[in-house]
Amino acid sequence: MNPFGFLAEHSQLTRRLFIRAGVVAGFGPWTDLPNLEAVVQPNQSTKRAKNEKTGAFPDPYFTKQGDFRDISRGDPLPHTLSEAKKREVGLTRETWQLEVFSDPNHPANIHKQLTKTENSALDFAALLKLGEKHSVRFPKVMTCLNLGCPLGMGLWEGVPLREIVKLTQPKDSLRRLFYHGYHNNDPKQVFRSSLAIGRVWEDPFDLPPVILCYRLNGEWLDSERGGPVRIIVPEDYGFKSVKWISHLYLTNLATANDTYAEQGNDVESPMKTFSATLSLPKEVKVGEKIVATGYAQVGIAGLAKVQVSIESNEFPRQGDDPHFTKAKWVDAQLLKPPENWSSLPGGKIPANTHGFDAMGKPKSWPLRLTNAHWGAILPGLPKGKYTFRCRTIDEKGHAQPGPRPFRNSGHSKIESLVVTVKD
Ligand SMILES: Nc1nc2c(c(=O)[nH]1)N[C@H]1C(S)=C(S)[C@@H](COP(=O)(O)O)O[C@H]1N2
Ligand SMILES: [Mo]
Repeated sequence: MNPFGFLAEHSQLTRRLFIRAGVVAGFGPWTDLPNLEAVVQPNQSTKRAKNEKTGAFPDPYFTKQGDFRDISRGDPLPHTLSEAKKREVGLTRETWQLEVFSDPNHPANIHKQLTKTENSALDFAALLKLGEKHSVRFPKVMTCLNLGCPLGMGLWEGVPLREIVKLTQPKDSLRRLFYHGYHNNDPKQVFRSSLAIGRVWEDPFDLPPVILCYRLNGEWLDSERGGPVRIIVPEDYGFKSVKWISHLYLTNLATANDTYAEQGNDVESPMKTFSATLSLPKEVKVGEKIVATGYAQVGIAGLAKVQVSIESNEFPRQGDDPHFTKAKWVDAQLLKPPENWSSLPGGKIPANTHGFDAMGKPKSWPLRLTNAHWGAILPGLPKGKYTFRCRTIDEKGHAQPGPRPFRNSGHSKIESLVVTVKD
């Protein structure tokens, strides 16, 4: 795990903004902020630093598996077990098995369970076999409901979960799926999550399916990321995407039993749209341009724009305005798609990737359920202290932290950062 991985990726993506900020002279006042893409596009390829060894241009849009931040529970953490122990408990591709039961307390009416005792559990080879016909892949940012920082951007690949449910030949009385992964065979350590069966059968709007995932960015899903197999729920926060998946229960209960529900969270809230600043100088000189960059999580509501504001601390804020709606907000610039996806095998988006066309170009931008990167060049300011903020406006026109302002439905607080302008 590399806690600074995301920052390094982001600064590679936005580097050209910094480079240009130094050489583009004479920006006007706020309302005249130049179109940054227009400014940075010419000669962009010569401005971007090549990887000295490979000669490739950096593409930090997708996160290398080893650079994801890790939210894992368990003592010991399942991914730290020895290879021998992993083989013994089914945490390798050769030994993994998924059992599927009807919930004994609220049984769903199914024709057949997939169990180890009956020798009918699903193994990795059978999962790959299903993948030959049904596999899908889609980009998604892994993000924790309670955190303001993404854990990593992935291109996730696997088999729609409904294909496994179909193997049980369900008849009726099926309303929900409960699932959990390997947790040292200790009931107290189990991390549980659940989904309405309707979401598993059908993909609303243009969403990809819920999958049993075994590949990330073109590689086998590694042990720390939940390999050999984890659940990935495209539109939801990380807690629905259970790692080291080992058990599914088909239930007639209609309510969630997620571990996250016990911790005060809204467990039916899909990913929100919000922005955060990743780079802003603490101090600048009088008149010096200020370059701010950051990222925006493109939640279920999409992303229309990122805006920034800067207010002098000399004048206290007036009135009751907790979400800074009366601040003067100016549009920041969203970065365009990378030209080369060098963190993927062959530098290309593979064929049949959700959200991309046959040429591997994104069908829309920024892509929903991913991270967008933004930058803004602010004009120079007089001496003093200022508060910088950023916010998103989603495709429905809601300003952050709307339309779901409460933290237990997902982090969306507006950041406030202080900049000092000195002689
Ligand atoms: N088995 C298991 N799966 C889990 C967790 C866990 O503790 N155990 N944590 C969840 C939470 S809260 C998050 S945010 C994501 C994080 O995914 P990552 O560790 O791959 O970044 O994993 C989810 N899946
Ligand atoms: Mo999480």
